[in-house]
Amino acid sequence: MALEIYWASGSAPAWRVLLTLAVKGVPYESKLLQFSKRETRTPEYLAVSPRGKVPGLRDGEFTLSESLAIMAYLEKKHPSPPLFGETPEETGTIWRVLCEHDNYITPAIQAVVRPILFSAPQGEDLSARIQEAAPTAHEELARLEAALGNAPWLAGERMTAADLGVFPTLKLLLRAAGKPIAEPLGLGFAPLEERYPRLAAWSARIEALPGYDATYPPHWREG
Ligand SMILES: N[C@@H](CCC(=O)N[C@@H](CS)C(=O)NCC(=O)O)C(=O)O
Repeated sequence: MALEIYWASGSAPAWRVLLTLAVKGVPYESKLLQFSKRETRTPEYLAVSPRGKVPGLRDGEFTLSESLAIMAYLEKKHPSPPLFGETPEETGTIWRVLCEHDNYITPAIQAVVRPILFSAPQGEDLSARIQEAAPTAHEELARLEAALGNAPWLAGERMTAADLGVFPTLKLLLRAAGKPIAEPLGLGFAPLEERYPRLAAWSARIEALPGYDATYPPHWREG
């Protein structure tokens, strides 16, 4: 039975799994779920992902949720190319970047993205909230920019799970920054190359990966 991957368009954790599959060249059956139709809340899906979150994986009898767990599972099943390092130092560095991403970078960026992308109660002016959150997100981008001054990829000389794990969150931020509510605020995230030239070049290298296009959130193509 083919590997089944449950995901949703625009979900950063789901996107990192799709990128992992693309880089490893693993075929899979795509199960695109829609939050609006509550497809992540069906008994069938809750059997895959008990918290009702995407991504989810089914491989025969085995089911798994949590994007990092899925990436680690794919690494064991399909070791080539290695994405979680080959030496203790590489592995430790990759996990350090991923942990920093999930614990610090994601909350900082979500604090900017959420008020932009998710509708506010009518009349509430979210500009102040967005502007207040921007400096912490900039601090995180500055850390990534500095890391890319030492090596072409976030964990060293090779592209790894660290890069695939961080990239979707950056794209989410850039998408939010281009929305009509955010653009006039001059948040300074886009164009990325102005303030973060290394991050922009790194992002372009990931976008050039074979198979990248198939992972791009379909509803983002519509605007
Ligand atoms: N820690 C989880 C986070 C997953 C997550 O938050 N997914 C969101 C989409 S980005 C979700 O499924 N939200 C739907 C919901 O909570 O109902 C992971 O890395 O997989």
